[in-house]
Amino acid sequence: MPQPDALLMNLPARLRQLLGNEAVLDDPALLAPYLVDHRRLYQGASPAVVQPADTAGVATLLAFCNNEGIAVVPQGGNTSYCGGATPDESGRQLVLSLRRLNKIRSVDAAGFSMVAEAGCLLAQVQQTAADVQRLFPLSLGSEGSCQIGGNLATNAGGTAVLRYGMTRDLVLGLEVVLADGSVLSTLSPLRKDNTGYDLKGLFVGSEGTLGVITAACLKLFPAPQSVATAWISLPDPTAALTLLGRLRAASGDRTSSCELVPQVALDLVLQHVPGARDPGVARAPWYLLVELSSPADDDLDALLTTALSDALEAGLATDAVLAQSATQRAALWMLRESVPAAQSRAGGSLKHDISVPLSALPQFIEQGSVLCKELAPEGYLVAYGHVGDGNLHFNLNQRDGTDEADFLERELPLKRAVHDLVASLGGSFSAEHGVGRLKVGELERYAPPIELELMRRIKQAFDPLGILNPGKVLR
Ligand code: FAD
Ligand code: 2HG
Ligand code: ZN
Repeated sequence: MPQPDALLMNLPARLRQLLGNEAVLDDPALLAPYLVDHRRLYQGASPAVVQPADTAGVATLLAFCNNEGIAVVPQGGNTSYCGGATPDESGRQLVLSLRRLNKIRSVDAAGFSMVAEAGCLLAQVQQTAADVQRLFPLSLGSEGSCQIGGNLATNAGGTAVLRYGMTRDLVLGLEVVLADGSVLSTLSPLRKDNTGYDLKGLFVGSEGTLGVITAACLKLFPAPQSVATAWISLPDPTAALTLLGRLRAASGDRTSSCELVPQVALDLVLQHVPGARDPGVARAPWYLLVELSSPADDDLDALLTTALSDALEAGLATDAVLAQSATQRAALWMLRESVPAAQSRAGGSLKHDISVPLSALPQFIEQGSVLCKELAPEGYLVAYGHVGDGNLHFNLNQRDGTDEADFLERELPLKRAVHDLVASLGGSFSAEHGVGRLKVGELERYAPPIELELMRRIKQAFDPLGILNPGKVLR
């Protein structure tokens, strides 16, 4: 085997020979955006970004890298939050961009399925489904830039999990290139297949550490014909959960989204996001954005109006507005989806992507708020998110006039206290953003030893030489 440095020097040229000119970027200016993560927590280095045109190209690359002992970091839209798609600082890891595998291979409207390549943008998958009167329900603020392969690799959540589940629940089959370049293809649209272990399930949420997803057979649903959306003022999170329970029962489980937004988050959006307009309801400590949808021509506005007037009478809500048009609906959603952007424009932030059982959520918010005040006095809490799934983005922003370095120094003690509280309530320190590089230590701390041991054995079985995204998920 050649010396690693000689190998690295000649690497771009050898990769060009293998995969063609267009598949290899090594100009530093072109590499730059692939070497830093979305949150700018990590700045990596790499000899090249490789962007094969098809599955065969990915297989050729991995077989080569496995032989030569070269690490590969798969990257989709590079929107993830835990540094999973960024190479380390050594300059020895290749980035494998799935960007050019961007074809929809087939759509079967009658069979409610679609085969999409990993590099298709999520928005492209959604639009392709809509074009044949079907719904692909995964919905995230980053849908215009994240890829379906990245969604699968992180098992992304988003705003429709309440009704349709996580990405894991939306996949029928996968095509995956394994570390040695062999291709596992289970792209069949079968909904029932109990023949042995669920291998494809292992790759969902594995963050590029077990194989490279090159295509997926996805589940489609009937397209909604009626939709009703409301922005609701609330006294507290307990009222939000009671109201959600009533809505789910009253709507026959046609409640598809239930997002909690505190006043402080709405203020940040109105201040920092051009085009954001106040929803026009009475000010309140908390708001709920709820959406009902149905594939039939139902009068969901009437249903929601009745449920909301009952809630007003019961003191569960203090005001509400219903979207009267698609434009108003989009404006309400824009307020919710813009919270991450508003938070980052407002200065330094600390983030916790936690989930607890629904019944423990009010207790978590109460005790967690006290911890934030005690352990990060330079910050203020901006806790929002997918409350219907028990998942909150329990984030903090830096107060005006405080020192950013002082604030960011609070990260470790605060994280420990928040995650310990989450664990004591039977929750998770990463509800939907994964582990990546950022939360490897948290996984080691909170996962039961038997789970960690099984994960290590699985990693060893799928990637014995450790070339796939080393240092992510597992150390
Ligand atoms: P990347 O960031 O490129 O990669 C993520 C991980 O997957 C890395 O470990 C990478 O190595 C691996 N990977 C990527 N592609 C492949 C592949 N083809 N095969 C194997 N491994 C691969 N996330 C949520 O869950 N819910 C949300 O509501 C949500 N909202 C967001 C809103 C905004 C504004 C932003 C910026 C992000 C949000 N995210 C959310 C996080 C992010 O968008 C999702 O995690 C998304 O699924 C990542 O997809 P990506 O293509 O950008 O993946
Ligand atoms: C969301 O739900 C995303 O908006 C991002 O998951 C959360 O920025 C965050 O913490
Ligand atoms: Zn989220």
